[in-house]
Amino acid sequence: MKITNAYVNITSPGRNFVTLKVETDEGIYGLGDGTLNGREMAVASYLTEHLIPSLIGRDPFQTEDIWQFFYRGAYWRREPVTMAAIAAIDLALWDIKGKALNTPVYNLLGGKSREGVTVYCHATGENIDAALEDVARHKEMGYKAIRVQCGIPGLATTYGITHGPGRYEPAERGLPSESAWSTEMYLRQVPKLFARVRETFGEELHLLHDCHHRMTPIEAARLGKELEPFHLFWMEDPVPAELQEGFKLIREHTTTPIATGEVFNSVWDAHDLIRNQWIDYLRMTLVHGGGITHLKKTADFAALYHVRTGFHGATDLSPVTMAAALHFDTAIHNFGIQEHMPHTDETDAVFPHHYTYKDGAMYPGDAPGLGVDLDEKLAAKYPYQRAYLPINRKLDGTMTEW
Ligand code: CS2
Ligand code: MG
Repeated sequence: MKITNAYVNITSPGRNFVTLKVETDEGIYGLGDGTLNGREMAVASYLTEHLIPSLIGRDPFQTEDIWQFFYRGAYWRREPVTMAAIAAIDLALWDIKGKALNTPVYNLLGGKSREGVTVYCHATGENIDAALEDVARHKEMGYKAIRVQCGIPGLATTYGITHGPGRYEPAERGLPSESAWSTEMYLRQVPKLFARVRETFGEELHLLHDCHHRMTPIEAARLGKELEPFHLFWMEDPVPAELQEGFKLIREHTTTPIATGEVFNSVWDAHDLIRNQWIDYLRMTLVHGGGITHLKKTADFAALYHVRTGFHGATDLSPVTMAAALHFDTAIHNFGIQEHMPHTDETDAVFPHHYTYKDGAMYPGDAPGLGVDLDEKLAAKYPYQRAYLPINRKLDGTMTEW
């Protein structure tokens, strides 16, 4: 089999997605996701200008060699744009391989280790009472694991919180907006939130919280300690993770489990975190971490150190990544949990798929390959629109993490 053609599709059914379609001489095609929130056009151009020309003519079954060719061949290794572009190719090739062998991708990764993939959803509210109502609503929907975030008194907006009716979408159209942030106010509010959640819903529900990289290690250590009585499933992204030793300090002070890595793009970003057992869950997912080929090796390495996966699954991970993640989660041994932030109906219509949700779990389906398609005619109705994540400044105007 030979790759005869490949091209990038950019569509914005509510938010932007970059999809790669790879075609072969046997009529089988594969889809890969290359979406990088707020930097979509950079990945599209990297693919079109630099990778696709070298992809044509290759054997799509050679997933390992093609991965190494694009990773090593660039000389300039790693970083998100490169790794998302390589991931797009890698996912498309695994999709082709599954279709050609007439089997779902999970069978190419070891077969089923579990039937359903436990997922967590997002409950949010502008205040604690509203967040509790949203937890109750998601519990009704069958979720057994819920991430809880709420507004911070004194701050006009808080990242990750739905404002008004309609779905929450992290990226905002137009140029990036700026909002105010105060770690002191945040640290006062979060323990109160989880005390109320446990008081209302009891011990059984898995509770998660995303700190969005906004603390220093010692502040995160304090939060982790104060949350210990509420037995969180995890505290996510407590600090910016460029400084991996920062997690050592947090770890020395708290038994609250820690998840990080949604912004990572290679095993090297998590190398110290894993081998020193400073984290419990790795969030680097397929599209940002070089695809199935690289994530399989990373997950196997993490397994040696009791680190489980907890893949990022926000709406900027397209249905192609979601499908691939569910195959991966179904197969690997050290799966922990999968984030599930449902896409809009418009997005689901552009990407018809076989994966399903039921009672707190998701299932990849049994279609050959990844089991997801792209309706290119419908996609064409939603042209790219510039959109970015908001930027935070502390109350004194200093820049801080988003
Ligand atoms: C969040 C995301 O889902 C999460 O854990 O951190 O909203 C994240 O900020 C966006 O996906 C960034 O693109
Ligand atoms: Mg997060």
